[in-house]
Amino acid sequence: MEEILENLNEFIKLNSSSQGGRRIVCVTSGGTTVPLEQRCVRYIDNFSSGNRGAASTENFVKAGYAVIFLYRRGTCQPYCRSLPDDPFLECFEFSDKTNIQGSLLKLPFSTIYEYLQMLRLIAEALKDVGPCSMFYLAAAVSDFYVPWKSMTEHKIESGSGPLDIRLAQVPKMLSVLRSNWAPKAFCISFKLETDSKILMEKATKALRKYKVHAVVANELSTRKEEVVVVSSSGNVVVRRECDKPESFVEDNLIRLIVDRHSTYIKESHN
Ligand code: 9Z3
Repeated sequence: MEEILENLNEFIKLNSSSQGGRRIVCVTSGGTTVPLEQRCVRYIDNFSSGNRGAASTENFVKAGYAVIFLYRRGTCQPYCRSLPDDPFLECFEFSDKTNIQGSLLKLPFSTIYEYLQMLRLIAEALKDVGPCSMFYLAAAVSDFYVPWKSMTEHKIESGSGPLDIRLAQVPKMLSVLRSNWAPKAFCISFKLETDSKILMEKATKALRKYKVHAVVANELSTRKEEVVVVSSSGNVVVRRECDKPESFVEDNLIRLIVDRHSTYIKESHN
């Protein structure tokens, strides 16, 4: 943790003092796991390939942002999205010319515990960056978990018939992030549903409940084609440009989010 915090603070210091204060975004990506045993052998997982987070990160870097990429170990990485998942690729380093290294800090997580702890650390470290900081929360975060204290230490025995597990609700950290950890940061959350009939209602409810600046609503089966950005100024449908094979929905999405962030920064200075 100490080492992570040191790297984090150095990254933020470097970027917030360069070019008259660069904007910094924390992109979360991939799904969190819920361990069933303290000495974990089994866990419940949340679906997310990490594609959204990785593609969004590339677009944020292109737009001049410094990115803290908080990602699930083993999921899709920026600039490697179309390459096979091969640890050999990690042996390559960015050349200085690309200048990407100073713009991207990658921090991994696996469990819901690690994710929440890291998010808090990042939010508190970004507090002084104020309105120039952003949270773009694309990670698929578990809604239910086994609290550490009620978790068995050792591997659950398999010989005693069917298994009953009671899962508690994960405390909604989004409200705490907005009100305590980083109240001045621009905050974008995501809402994922598989039933399109309830998606917009749920997203609108989340916007009000968590007081985020926008909620990106997406349906599982169409998430790569279109999303809807829900905010107090109305709903905007963002689509991938179908006639361009190399186009991704994140290209247009990040353009819109960056625009909204610029307006937010201007308004906070008035
Ligand atoms: C999303 O909705 C992301 O867009 C996806 C991206 C996970 C669908 P992939 O990683 O997919 O490209 O395969 N993320 C947020 C999902 C989520 O857990 N949202 C919570 C909710 O819907 C709120 S934090 O309740």
